[in-house]
Amino acid sequence: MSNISRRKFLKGSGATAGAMAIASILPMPVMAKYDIGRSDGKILTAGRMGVLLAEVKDGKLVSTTNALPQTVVNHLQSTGPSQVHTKARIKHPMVRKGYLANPENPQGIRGKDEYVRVSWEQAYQLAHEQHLRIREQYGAEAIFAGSYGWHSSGVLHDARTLLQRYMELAGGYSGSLGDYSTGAAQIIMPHVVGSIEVYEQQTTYPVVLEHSEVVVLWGMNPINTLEIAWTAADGQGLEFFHQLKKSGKTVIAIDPIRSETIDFFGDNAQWIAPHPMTDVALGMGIAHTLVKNNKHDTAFIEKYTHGFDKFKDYLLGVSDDVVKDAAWAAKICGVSVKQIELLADIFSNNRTMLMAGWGMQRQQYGEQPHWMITTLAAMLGQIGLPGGGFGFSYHYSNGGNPARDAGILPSISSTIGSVSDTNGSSWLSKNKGVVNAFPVARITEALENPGQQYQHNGQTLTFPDIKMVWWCGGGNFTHHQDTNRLVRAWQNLELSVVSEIYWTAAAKHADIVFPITTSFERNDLTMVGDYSSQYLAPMKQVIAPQAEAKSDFEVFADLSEKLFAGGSEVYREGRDEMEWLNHFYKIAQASGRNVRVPMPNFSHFWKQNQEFEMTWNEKNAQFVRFADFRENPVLNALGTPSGKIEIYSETIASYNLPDCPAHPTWMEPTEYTGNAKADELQLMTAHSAYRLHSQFNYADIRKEYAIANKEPILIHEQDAQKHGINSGDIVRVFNQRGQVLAGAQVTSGIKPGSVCIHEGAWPDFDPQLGICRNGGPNVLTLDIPASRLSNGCAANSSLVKIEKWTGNALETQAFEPPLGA
Ligand SMILES: Nc1nc2c(c(=O)[nH]1)N[C@H]1C(S)=C(S)[C@@H](COP(=O)(O)OP(=O)(O)OC[C@H]3O[C@@H](n4cnc5c(=O)[nH]c(N)nc54)[C@H](O)[C@@H]3O)O[C@H]1N2
Ligand SMILES: Nc1nc2c(c(=O)[nH]1)N[C@H]1C(S)=C(S)[C@@H](COP(=O)(O)OP(=O)(O)OC[C@H]3O[C@@H](n4cnc5c(=O)[nH]c(N)nc54)[C@H](O)[C@@H]3O)O[C@H]1N2
Ligand SMILES: [Mo]
Repeated sequence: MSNISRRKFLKGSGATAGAMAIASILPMPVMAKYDIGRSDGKILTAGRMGVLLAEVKDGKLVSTTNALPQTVVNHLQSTGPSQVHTKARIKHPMVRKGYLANPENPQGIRGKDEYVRVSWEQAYQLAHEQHLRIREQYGAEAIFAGSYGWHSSGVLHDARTLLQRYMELAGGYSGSLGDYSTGAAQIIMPHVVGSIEVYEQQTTYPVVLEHSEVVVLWGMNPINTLEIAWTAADGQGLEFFHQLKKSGKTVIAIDPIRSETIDFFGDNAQWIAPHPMTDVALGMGIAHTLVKNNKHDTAFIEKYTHGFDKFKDYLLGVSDDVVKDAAWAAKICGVSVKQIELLADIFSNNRTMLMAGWGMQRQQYGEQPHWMITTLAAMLGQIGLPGGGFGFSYHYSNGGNPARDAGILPSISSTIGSVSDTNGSSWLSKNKGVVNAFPVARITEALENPGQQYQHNGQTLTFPDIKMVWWCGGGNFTHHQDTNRLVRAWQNLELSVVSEIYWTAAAKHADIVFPITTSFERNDLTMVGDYSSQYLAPMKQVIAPQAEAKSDFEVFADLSEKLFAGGSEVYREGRDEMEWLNHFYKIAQASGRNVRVPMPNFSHFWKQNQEFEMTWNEKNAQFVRFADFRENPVLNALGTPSGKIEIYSETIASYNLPDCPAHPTWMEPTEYTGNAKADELQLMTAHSAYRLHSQFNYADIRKEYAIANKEPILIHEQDAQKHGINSGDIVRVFNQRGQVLAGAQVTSGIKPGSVCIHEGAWPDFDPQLGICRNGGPNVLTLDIPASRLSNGCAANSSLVKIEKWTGNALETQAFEPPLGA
């Protein structure tokens, strides 16, 4: 299973190392343009999953398919019809019965109440009055509009920003810091290399294809995660992995799960399966082997890194009497000594790119894995060389697709009178209207501890006293850990408002619910490719708004009118939807002109019903991350205190945090296989191939993966046998935090001792038993911060028990509207 044999590696050690056959793909083939014209009557639109062609018949969206040629299937592109036409949609403005009865002293329990249909005007008036009452009584800090989530892409209909724009106009709000995705890595990496790394252009895909000899996929599943992008997926990442597979290069995948990516590579990759949460130990075993064999690059370490000696003392056991050699590591991570030594050998004898995903930093002590991998890359001495070093965004938003010369779209801003100049991830920006902000995954902790101080990245911050929450464009009851604890904390609020398309668990726990359009029911624009800006695409409306749904833009413009006469005009800056798109496009056109990319005028572009392709830039195609630093570490010093790669950080040492020491450190997690009781299994919650988080859980595509109409749980054959479980069985998965019913999928493709329920399954509590009938994994996860350095989401840190369910099947009701709707 996870044995690696020398035979499998094209290049083993030292003397036998010869030149690799290189698939000479440079530049990446520029994909032929879709040029069938649109005589088929299809409408070009786009979403996170790419550029799409939509087909409408008799007032119904009947298909969405990829508009750009592609070799690897993207499961998500066909979900359009389900997104628009589903019984899970919210049709009308709705108010929770017990809230409507007495908004200032609400009755009933959120999550258990029924709903009452109201008119738009009634809903607006109620939300407006109660919002202003709370604002007046407690101040702007009491209103949380952090509203994290993967709402639809598009530069105008940007749900969270539109909410924050309204809240800024109303006088400010409490917001959030960071994101769930890379909470730990984005805080640790600036201390290590002076930049966040997780959202940056990587050494390009063409350079990797030309120069890397060994590519390591460390805890990453790009065949899934590249199905989407923050803007719209350009598809080049999937194409790259297709080319990598064909290239014959040595590919090593380190993952407790035989992921879709590992299946995709088949015999062209080696699978190594450590226990989850033990990669730091594995990395140390490799690092120790390098030192033992004198294979670490001392010249590189001397010239480009800071504090290696302290780390080396730790590695060799000088500082704590524990030698972190391969034997020590093997015991912890469950990878054999031989394999660990072989990895050290292969890495040091070849041009090796250590690519890593993010699941392993969404864990307790999640700062450590990426710090350790960076340290390992530094010891190998290949950082800044073509095809060597490390890269933490090859699996996300096509991070290795070279930047084009492009006209770049701005996007709507939370501040009236300005536009945001970045179209990429805006998670890190702190908006003007924000009066307090806390790390995004600390929401339950904040609700439980108003006014309490806590540590964050060396600062002492204070939680606001939140009385009102407005969620717009996120699935917080699905994305947050320990759902039952969240549900309890939610009862403390005076008001919970949700702007949603569907009756999600969040909507079913709200007091006021606004029905929102899908992206297929409005017009927008998007860049295609977060880093590449490969295209600019229209996101055309293909169908009329369903039932009474309105866009977030309309909703907040209308609510602004209630703030003061003329408020709508101010909110909209006098522009309607198409006028905004025209405005954004003109700015893109001007920026295109600066780099000699002539773009057609807006009306022509819009009529064309086609994406606009930007210009290939050969110099960008050759981009090598950290090459300038390698060339001149003084002139191009990193943004760390030493200007070098910090293997030891005095800054972090000065914070004195027990859960984040000053160099990469192995710390035993609270809940992991290493301390599991005989009947406990480690729960992994990887991202699904069939969803974007919770989105599309209700869609037709569900039939392709659901088991007994429940979320599957992957369980190893040995563990299944031990617990008397067969494929297709309904199982109860539980711990002290909660319980869910899932459908067993017995497999050899997961490390024994671990199970996986993919994140994003909607919570769906049986009112009598309190058991989640759909298999939502966050009902089981531990809600702790990665550490007090980052306070990052640590979802992958939980132990569970499992048994065959012999009770009533408890039909999944997750996608049914609540009573009264
Ligand atoms: N256990 C576990 N939990 C996790 C993770 C994990 O790995 N394991 N991963 C975490 C990560 S990385 C992330 S990013 C989060 C994701 O968490 P979210 O981003 O919150 O998840 P989504 O399901 O994408 O939620 C988006 C919601 O926005 C709604 N929506 C879409 N378009 C619009 C719109 O135009 N307007 C409005 N108002 N609403 C709209 C959708 O219907 C959907 O309910 O989950 C985190 N949670
Ligand atoms: N189809 C699809 N694509 C997506 C998303 C989606 O929901 N669906 N979500 C998007 C978002 S917001 C994000 S943040 C990214 C998420 O990107 P990632 O965070 O990288 O995705 P995950 O699936 O959580 O984890 C990637 C791999 O890491 C493995 N893994 C988990 N724990 C460990 C560990 O301890 N050690 C090792 N070695 N491996 C481990 C998992 O088995 C999985 O195969 O994906 C994005 N792309
Ligand atoms: Mo994410």
